[in-house]
Amino acid sequence: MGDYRNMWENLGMDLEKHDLLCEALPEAFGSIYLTQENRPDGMNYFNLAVAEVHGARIQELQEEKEKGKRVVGTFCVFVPDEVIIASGAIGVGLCSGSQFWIEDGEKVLPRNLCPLIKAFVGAKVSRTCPYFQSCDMIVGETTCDGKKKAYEVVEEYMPVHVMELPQMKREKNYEQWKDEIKLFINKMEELTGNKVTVEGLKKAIDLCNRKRRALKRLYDLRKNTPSPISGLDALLVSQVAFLDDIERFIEKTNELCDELEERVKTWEPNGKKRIMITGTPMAVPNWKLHSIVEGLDAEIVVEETCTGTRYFEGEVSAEGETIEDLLNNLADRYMNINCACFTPNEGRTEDILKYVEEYDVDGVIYYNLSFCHTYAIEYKKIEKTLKEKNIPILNIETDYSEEDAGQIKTRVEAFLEMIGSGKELHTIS
Ligand code: BJ8
Repeated sequence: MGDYRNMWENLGMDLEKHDLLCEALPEAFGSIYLTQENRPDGMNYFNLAVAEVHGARIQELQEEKEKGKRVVGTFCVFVPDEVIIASGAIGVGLCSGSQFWIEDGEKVLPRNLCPLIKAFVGAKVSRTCPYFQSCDMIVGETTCDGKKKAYEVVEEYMPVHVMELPQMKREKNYEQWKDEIKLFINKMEELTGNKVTVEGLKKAIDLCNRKRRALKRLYDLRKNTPSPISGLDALLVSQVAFLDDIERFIEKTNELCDELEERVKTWEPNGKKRIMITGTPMAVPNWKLHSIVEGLDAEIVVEETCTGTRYFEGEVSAEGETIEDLLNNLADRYMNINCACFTPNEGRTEDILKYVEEYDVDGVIYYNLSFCHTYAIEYKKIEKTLKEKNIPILNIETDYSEEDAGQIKTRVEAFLEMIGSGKELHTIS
């Protein structure tokens, strides 16, 4: 990474503390990613994107800001990127997967809280995340209680706009969400001074759909046996998607897919167990579970998470002549995301069963970040359905620390042995 100290200083960052973070990331990335064998050449771009995650990409954002663009941070796949883009702003995903920020998060939040929340709040209060420091506003949402209240803390440090997400999917809830998107458009117009037009929104819809299509293409390729790309690499692509320039991301992901399409023509079976991950998101640099699973005799072929299928499944229709028409289309697509914050949330179980078939999955690992109640509670229902269909499932609840890595490895090992052995499957929570 080049010398960006002036830029970071101008962003008001705590340089000393940030140095510690910069020291840790390359080491973790090197040992987890660069030791993989047979990686596609197309991953070089994504390696670079991670290496420059606090450097070149931030510099690009600063250059855009100098031209008058606004940068807006988000934490949930319910916040419609289309609106941010149509208002002429740039969106960045701020969810954090680093243990580094937990300690600072715990200074202002209770300890018994989801690590994702503690980490993003810690990133802000410690002034060590250049994305946060680049943001003119962040957009929260009322998904889970922890996040909802955490935005009140972040509000002490920077402007925050919170979208009220309904938690049922009745007719009136679609209307409510449509109204929230309308308010969000007003907010973005106020922030940027730009009008969101039908034409602009249609263009933004098209851009986001093309990004979804590129990710879907990547995931479709993982349906091959064996998958032409590791779960670790596919996860990295998804994580970069939240931060990168969208046009460039689409181009690089499609280039990678071109290469993978060639690979599958000659790829030999490897006998590895095919695993699905379902549950809570894995924000960069959370590679913990993937590196454990793929360090064993298994490959992760799909993630039913918000850093996986929930991010790209379902396109927004660009049909319609008015903002009202497009708002309906946005509400329809976004309300179809099956997050555990909804009740009931049968659609998620249906998605999991569908992916088990489509990706030819041998076993499912339910990934739950500690203290995430909605996903933890939903586990039982999903376990029951999967067991009725003889689909092996393992429940892993964990945080960002490495303390339990050995224990998780032992449990995953036992799970993989059990898959296909005919033994009764049980869950160790
Ligand atoms: S749509 S999964 S990104 S809310 S922060 S709910 S892990 S306790 S991230 Fe999420 Fe939107 Fe839903 Fe997806 Fe649990 Fe933690 Fe809350 Fe979390």
